[in-house]
Amino acid sequence: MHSPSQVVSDPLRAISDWLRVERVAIHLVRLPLNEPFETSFGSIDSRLIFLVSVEGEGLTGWGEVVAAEESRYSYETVGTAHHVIRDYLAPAVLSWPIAGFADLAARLAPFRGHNMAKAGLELAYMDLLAQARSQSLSQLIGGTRARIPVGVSLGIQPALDQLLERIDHYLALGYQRIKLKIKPGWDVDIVREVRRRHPDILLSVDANSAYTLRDKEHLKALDDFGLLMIEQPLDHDDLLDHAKLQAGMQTSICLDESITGLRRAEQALDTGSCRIINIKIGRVGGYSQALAIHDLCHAKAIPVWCGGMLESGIGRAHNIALASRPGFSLPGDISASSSYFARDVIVPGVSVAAEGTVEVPRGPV
Ligand code: OSB
Ligand code: MG
Repeated sequence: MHSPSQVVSDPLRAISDWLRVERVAIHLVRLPLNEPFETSFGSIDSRLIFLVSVEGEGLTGWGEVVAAEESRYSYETVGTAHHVIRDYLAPAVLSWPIAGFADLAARLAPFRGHNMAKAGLELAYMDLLAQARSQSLSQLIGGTRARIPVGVSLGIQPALDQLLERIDHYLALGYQRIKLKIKPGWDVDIVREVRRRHPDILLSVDANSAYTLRDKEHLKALDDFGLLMIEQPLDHDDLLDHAKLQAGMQTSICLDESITGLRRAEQALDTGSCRIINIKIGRVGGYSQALAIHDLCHAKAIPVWCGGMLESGIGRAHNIALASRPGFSLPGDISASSSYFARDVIVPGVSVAAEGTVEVPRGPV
């Protein structure tokens, strides 16, 4: 019997290659943002990118830990992930050759929580495995799409004019969906203005837990604007209040922060807390949980999309592979590297075609 944190989803179950990991290394790289990124929980002007490499079989695989420097989006931070990987997770994978995906999952599962740290190591292992098999990451996880539709997430701006200018910029580049960060004081009035100028675009909002159920009537005003969804309006670990809000709102709620794994996704759907799920590999602890949530939602016709955490090109490459699975029916937060960073850690960075799509790499990287 697997513990809930040890789900091994279908395409990964078949992975039984032996692989000896000889070295695990952590690399921290500060990337300045083109402009500050403001959400309801604060503003940042750079990202401390946390890369994990694993060496073995004469190859090097790369993963990314998406934790931020402060515990605002999640309790995990760059500091906690460093500690957990160095002291627990790396020793667990270095101790003995790994006998396939289920073995890797079994070694990480005994350590509770710290999903972003686990995902960083798992992603590096998956990249190593893909290279050892001369496959792309997408092939390794059973991806089917050659290109994926993408949208952009726009931070809270100093004023409406700047936001409108940013929207025009990304629409001209072909992005298929615009997501606006909202917070009290930057919500209904802003959305009304954006909708007035762009009556037909796919538009969504993301509150990053800025509201409570006391704001229900205020949030219901968003129903007038034909939004694709409202992402995580209420508390990060709440399902019941979201269910109460969803019952009284036309706009679909999408959960982000609340979905920390397969079991939470099942509970969210059972309780009617949301109608859409944002899947982030880091938040759920790696590909295995991400694929299991994807499969659950696919079977129930619940739309899912791949979220982002302002990753470097390494994290983006893994997000692109994940989003190539067939159930990812909505545009992901997988914008071009250049939308946030002047320079990426991979060359060339991720680019978006004029149709608002990103190409899924076919061969090994
Ligand atoms: O809530 O989706 C979020 C960035 C950092 C932390 C949380 C979130 C975000 C984004 C940016 O919205 C998504 C992206 O990387 O494109
Ligand atoms: Mg979000």
